[in-house]
Amino acid sequence: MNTDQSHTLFVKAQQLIPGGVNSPVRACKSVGCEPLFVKRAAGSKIHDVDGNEFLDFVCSWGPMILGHNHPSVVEAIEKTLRDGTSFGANSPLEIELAELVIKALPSVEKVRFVSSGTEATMSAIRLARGYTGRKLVVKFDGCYHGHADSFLVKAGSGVITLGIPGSPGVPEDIVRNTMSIPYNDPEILEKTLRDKKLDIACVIIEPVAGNMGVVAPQPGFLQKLRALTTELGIVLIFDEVITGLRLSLGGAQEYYGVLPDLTCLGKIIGGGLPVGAYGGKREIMDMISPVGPVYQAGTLSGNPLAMAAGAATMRQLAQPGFYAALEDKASRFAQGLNDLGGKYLPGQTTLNRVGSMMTVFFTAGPVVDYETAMQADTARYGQHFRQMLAQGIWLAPAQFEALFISAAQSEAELAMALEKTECSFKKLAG
Ligand code: KE4
Repeated sequence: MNTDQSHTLFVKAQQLIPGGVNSPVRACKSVGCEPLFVKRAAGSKIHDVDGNEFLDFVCSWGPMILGHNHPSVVEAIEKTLRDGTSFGANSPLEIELAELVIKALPSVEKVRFVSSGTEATMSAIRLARGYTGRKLVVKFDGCYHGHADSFLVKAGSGVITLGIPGSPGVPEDIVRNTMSIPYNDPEILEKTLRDKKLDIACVIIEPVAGNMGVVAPQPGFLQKLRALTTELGIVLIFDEVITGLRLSLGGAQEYYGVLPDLTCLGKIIGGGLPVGAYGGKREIMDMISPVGPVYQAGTLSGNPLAMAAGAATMRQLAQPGFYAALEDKASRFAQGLNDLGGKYLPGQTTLNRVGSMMTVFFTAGPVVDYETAMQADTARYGQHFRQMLAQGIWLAPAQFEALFISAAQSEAELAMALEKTECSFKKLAG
């Protein structure tokens, strides 16, 4: 596979942009190769600058659930574009997307749009702190909520990680108010919340984790979290930046029937354009400026192009049978991966799937939290990634991410991807 132009561009990009990338994971450091530069994408395919074509399972880290350049999304953006790109003022499009979001997410009564998932989650915890008057934020090892200081605590360094900065530049007195506890451990959860209840503003969780690889909540875990936070007056925040509109139109909260107090959204809600959102109970949301005292703002919040792309996307997702069809494709593809793992790498892979998001971990498993996810053989994942890329399959360039099924991948393409997975697993088996 010729990647000369990508290489030339990467050399130049590294002189202009740190690491040559605008987001670290794209640098492909953990999979031992240089990143490719994309020229265009359409449907299920990505085309790089050297003319190579790839079947896309990254879907821009989740947003492209319809596939790239869905005609209805393109049409909505083109139509809106003619009337301007940014007003810094209200537009009817904000109401249009807000109505669709509130109709879709069972717990959301009011919503505020921002421009990224990080903005959504950082605003949601500020709101929870303002609403409760408390300081502590509880998160879970292996869950990622964007790069705001409060979330960058060292994960998994102990049973309960007391605010140890996870990155230089994050002051200790910021993360001192963040506790990180193991995912899927109801005993530690209950002990932590009861011990610290008077100081805890909120608990924030990925209801299905996607950032340690896909890790599902154990049966009853979300229900226990909801019951405890309700009893103790703690704000429960679902970070549905990945799961929102992914697992169902109502996200994980509809999928599992557990309603949080606040929900954070991103990715799919923008249809490929920069949109984040946070929403929830009217009583809490009305604490946000200009109604309430908790400040949050954004120049491009509610951007008309992004609103139009998000609304067009949600209309497609609301079509009868959309999620059933996605589930059918995803379950059969996952079964195929499982069968190949069992045949060529017995006892060396474990597959976690919820809906159309899944991860093949190169470890025996089960993978139920950060600690067990970290057992995965990342070097082996890197070899698999490179072998699949060479065969025209675009996987996440990191073991601890998700593989996404989209509406655009055809049965024939998924069958071909399984054949190429078989080739790769055979090589890994040696
Ligand atoms: P953004 O600020 O990247 O839009 O969203 C942050 C975020 C918040 N919450 C969850 C559950 C997320 O997964 C993310 C971002 N996800 C990563 C990949 N899993 C984005 C990819 C990247 O960082 O380049």
